[in-house]
Amino acid sequence: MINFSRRDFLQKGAIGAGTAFAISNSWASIFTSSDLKNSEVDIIIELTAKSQKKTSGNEFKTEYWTYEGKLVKGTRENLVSLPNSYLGPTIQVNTGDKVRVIFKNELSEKSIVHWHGLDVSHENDGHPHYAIKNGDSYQYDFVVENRAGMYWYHPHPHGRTGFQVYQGLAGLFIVRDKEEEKLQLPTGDQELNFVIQDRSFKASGELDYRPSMMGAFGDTLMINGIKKSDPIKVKKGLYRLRFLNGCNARIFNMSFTGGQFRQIGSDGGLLRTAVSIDRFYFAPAERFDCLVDFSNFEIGQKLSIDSLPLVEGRGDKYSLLEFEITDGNSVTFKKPALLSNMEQIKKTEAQNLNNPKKFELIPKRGLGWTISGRAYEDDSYVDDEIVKFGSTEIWEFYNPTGMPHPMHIHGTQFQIVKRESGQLKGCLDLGWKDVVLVMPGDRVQVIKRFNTFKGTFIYHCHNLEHEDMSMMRNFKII
Ligand SMILES: [Cu+2]
Repeated sequence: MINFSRRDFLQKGAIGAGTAFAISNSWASIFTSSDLKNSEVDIIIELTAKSQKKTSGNEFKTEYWTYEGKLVKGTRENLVSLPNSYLGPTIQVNTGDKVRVIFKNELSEKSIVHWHGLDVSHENDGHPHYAIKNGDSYQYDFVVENRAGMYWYHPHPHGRTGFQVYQGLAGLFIVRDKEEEKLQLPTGDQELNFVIQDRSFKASGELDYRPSMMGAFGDTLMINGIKKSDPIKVKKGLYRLRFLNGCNARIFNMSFTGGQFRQIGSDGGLLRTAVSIDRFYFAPAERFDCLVDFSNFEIGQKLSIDSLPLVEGRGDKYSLLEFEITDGNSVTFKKPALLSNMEQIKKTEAQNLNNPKKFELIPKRGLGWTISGRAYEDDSYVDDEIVKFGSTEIWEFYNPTGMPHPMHIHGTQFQIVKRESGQLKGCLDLGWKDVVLVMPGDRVQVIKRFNTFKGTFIYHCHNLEHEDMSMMRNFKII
């Protein structure tokens, strides 16, 4: 066991000093990862986590925990708030932008923000170690290195992530780049983002969070932080639809009744070419980017994206999103043949090609979940969790349990090299990924480069209740 200490970090960052940006004195402590000079920063956002009453499409006001954003420097597109939604504002940036986020915690408990899918240093990654208490601030400074894609942000304090996300804390982080811009994909009102979540409410209107070994599930569908209601009106034409499964634990079995998905991207941006896909398992934290052509439908016609039972014959299908074709002129967009020059990592690049690191997704004696029998401990990692900076490794996840485990590795995006499926087939394995769904009986190998930042990061199950029950571990890049 090796320890890393919070002191190193605090000393490096100092408190307040060195951050020339003025922050109100009422904040007890300001922790900063400041690497950027003030004048270099392109975008400055203040992001405050606080309790707030919202209707979110319900007949009653519910107390949510929300991220409230304030743009201090940047353009209007950099920070777009969603009216009535409990979700945090959508942050939109370009690859190469230098971003500063000043996170303020006004919650009654500790929290920290993780930029899901972004390749940032460990101080900027929202490691649970850095959770700050009520009244404190944490300053993030990072350069956006990722490709264009749909990323997101959410809390990451150990043991409380599931609860805090369920209370409403999450938001989208959209990255754009030159490569994507050249494609002229559908944009404007023909580009739609959907965050799909489930929630339960008490009769009083308050959120009803019920964690269990299975995770926390809700009986009400929330689309972009608002209770699902009327069909979404679309015109005849080509649309780009992007989805985030923002649920704590629920996996969807996505199917487009009457329509067709043409997948163009995954967690880490565009694929090389588009792929037609009829149905797929969609796990918490995964993203799916597709083109849908509504051109050949009749005005008034309705289509539905459904979730089929995870196992055929067990349970009912239910509708996630309905679309209704309406009158009106759409803008004409093309379907590009080549989407990107996405690189495929060669297996032979891995230093441990013949000896992948093996992780078993297994329950803890008593209650809870582990990775290879090891539960999360704040400062600890074992030899297998040490990685040499600059290396490429294959990690293998094996799931001998009856429960699916969507595994998320922080840091760089990875690729799936091999999947031996159990009974359930149809996971999203294409492109750059930061979450891999490991279904019961599955053995999945992923390949990942550890060539951007040294330091301590985490990997964990993104069933948030599993994560909170310690199905999370550190890994250290040295
Ligand atoms: Cu799990």
